[in-house]
Amino acid sequence: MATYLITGASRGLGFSLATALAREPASVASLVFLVSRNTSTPQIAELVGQSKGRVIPVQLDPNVPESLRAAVEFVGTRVQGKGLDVLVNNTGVMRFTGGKVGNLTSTNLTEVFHTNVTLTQLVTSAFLPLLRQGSRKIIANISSTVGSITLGPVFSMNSAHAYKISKAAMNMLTMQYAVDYKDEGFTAFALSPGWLRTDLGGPHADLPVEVGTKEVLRYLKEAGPTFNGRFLNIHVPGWEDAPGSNRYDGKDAPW
Ligand SMILES: NC(=O)c1ccc[n+]([C@@H]2O[C@H](COP(=O)([O-])OP(=O)(O)OC[C@H]3O[C@@H](n4cnc5c(N)ncnc54)[C@H](OP(=O)(O)O)[C@@H]3O)[C@@H](O)[C@H]2O)c1
Ligand SMILES: *[C@@H]1O[C@H](CO)[C@@H](O)[C@H](O)[C@H]1NC(C)=O
Ligand SMILES: *[C@@H]1O[C@H](CO)[C@@H](O)[C@H](O)[C@H]1NC(C)=O
Ligand SMILES: *[C@@H]1O[C@H](CO)[C@@H](O)[C@H](O)[C@H]1NC(C)=O
Ligand SMILES: *[C@@H]1O[C@H](CO)[C@@H](O)[C@H](O)[C@H]1NC(C)=O
Ligand SMILES: *[C@@H]1O[C@H](CO)[C@@H](O)[C@H](O)[C@H]1NC(C)=O
Ligand SMILES: CC(=O)N[C@H]1CO[C@H](CO)[C@@H](O)[C@@H]1O
Repeated sequence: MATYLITGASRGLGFSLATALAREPASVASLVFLVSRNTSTPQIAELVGQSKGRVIPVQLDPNVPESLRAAVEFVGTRVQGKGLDVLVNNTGVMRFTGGKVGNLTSTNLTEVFHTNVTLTQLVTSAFLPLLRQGSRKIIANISSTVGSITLGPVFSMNSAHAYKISKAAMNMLTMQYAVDYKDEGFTAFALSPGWLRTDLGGPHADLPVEVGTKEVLRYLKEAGPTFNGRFLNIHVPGWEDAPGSNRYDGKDAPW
């Protein structure tokens, strides 16, 4: 029995993950907090309606401090002193600068960093007290192998320069949480969900969103102290040695 909170969950992987968790028995996912800047969409209403009260929408714009404070308080009242078990930081944006990295302007970089790194830090730290009260203390950051420094040459054709930098920075933040909070029983890890057909991934991505979702869910269920400080890749049979840039071999991704 665990409580989950997923950010950026109005669409794409976040929504798909909330949907998959809602289909699990209550013994696996007792409450799913679906966090979005805009929770007033028909899709969210439908999922909430079908979930028998287990999916709870939480409106949160992390850019607004009052909104973050209110969201933490709201979630706190709903978990009734039992805390939060799993935080899935899924929010992310990707833009293609075009050309080489020299074309990346400081505005572009600062904007990406703000959304993908600074806001993640704000949200993660704001929910830390509730996670501390939870029994599993799992923090999963949805990252991307595109942010791997080792794989830099493999993804040279991808001009989402700021995205790559922001994911590498997020990985380091993840590592710092893993190290600093290990003694308190926390498990913090980064997870690459695969190249998925969402708004962000586009129509030509490798995998349907459901395939990535299934793998992310598997990792979230299995997660425990042995996951701490790791950067995990999904496993999709047949993709272990794929000829392109992406291999879904279920092994740890290189930092
Ligand atoms: N799709 C892929 O191929 C792929 C590959 C590797 C990693 N990932 C990672 O997986 C995660 C989910 O990606 P996705 O493909 O599901 O993307 P998506 O469909 O574009 O959804 C991203 C979510 O991020 C939130 N968001 C976007 N811009 C934001 C902003 N400026 N400020 C605050 N929130 C913002 C939105 O949340 P709300 O509108 O609900 O607030 C949205 O639901 C991301 O971290 C992404 O980097 C995706
Ligand atoms: C939220 O999304 C709904 C449905 O797309 C839209 O009608 C509404 O205007 C949005 N609200 C805000 C504040 O953006
Ligand atoms: C957030 O990171 C994505 C990749 O995660 C990047 O493309 C995007 O630019 C960043 N956010 C913003 C607002 O730039
Ligand atoms: C990238 O920069 C070069 C010059 O440094 C310029 O010629 C080119 O148009 C730029 N490309 C884009 C997509 O901005
Ligand atoms: C990058 O920033 C410039 C301004 O510095 C802006 O004109 C351009 O639209 C931005 N590009 C992206 C991909 O965000
Ligand atoms: C998740 O990533 C954010 C930055 O994007 C970072 O602030 C936070 O520490 C990370 N959390 C964990 C537990 O890795
Ligand atoms: C990389 C990543 O997932 N970062 C996001 C974590 O959550 C905050 C708040 O929802 C977002 O602003 C970050 O972009």
